[in-house]
Amino acid sequence: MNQLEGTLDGTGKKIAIVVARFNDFVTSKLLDGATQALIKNGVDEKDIDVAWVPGSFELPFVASRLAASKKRDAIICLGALIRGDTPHFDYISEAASLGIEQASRETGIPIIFGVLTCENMEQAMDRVGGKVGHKGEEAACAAIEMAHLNKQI
Ligand code: DLZ
Repeated sequence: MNQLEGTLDGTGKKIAIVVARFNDFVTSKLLDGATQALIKNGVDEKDIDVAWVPGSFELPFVASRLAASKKRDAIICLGALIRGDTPHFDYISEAASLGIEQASRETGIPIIFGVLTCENMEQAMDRVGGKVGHKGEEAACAAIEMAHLNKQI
C-alpha cells in the first residue's frame, strides 16, 4: 500500500499569500503568523509573495490569477469576516469560500482558506494567537503540506 501524505518541510517551496485589508487589525496578525510559520518550516523569505486586496470578497480573484501563473506551489488566502447588522457577511463568506475552492480545483494549485468567519471581534482575536490558537500559522502549515501532497499525485 502506498500512502500519500505531505510533510511540513517548506524547503524550496514558493508560496503566495493574499491578504484582505478589511479588518486589518486582525488580518495583519494572520499575516504575521503565516509568514513566521512558513519561515520556521524552511520556506525562504524571498520565495514568499504577499498581495493585499481590499476585502475578502476579492481574495478568490487574485488567488486564482496567482495560481494560474503556476509560479507557486501553494497560495494562502487570509481574511477576517465579522458579522454585522446586514446580510453582507453571508454573501461575502459564501463568495470567498466557494471562489477559493473553485479556483483551487480549476488551477490544480492548493489554495488555503485562512479566512476567519466570526460573530464578533473577540472571536477573531481568540484565533490570532489567543485561546483558540493561530489560524495564520495553521494556514501556513496546511499550504506546505498540500504543496508536498500535490507533487505526489
Ligand atoms: C463590505 C465588507 C463588509 C461589510 N465586511 C467585510 C468583512 O467583515 N471582512 C472583509 O474581509 N471584507 C468586508 N467587506 C469588504 C468586501 O469584502 C469587499 O472588499 C467590498 O464589498 C468591495 O468589493
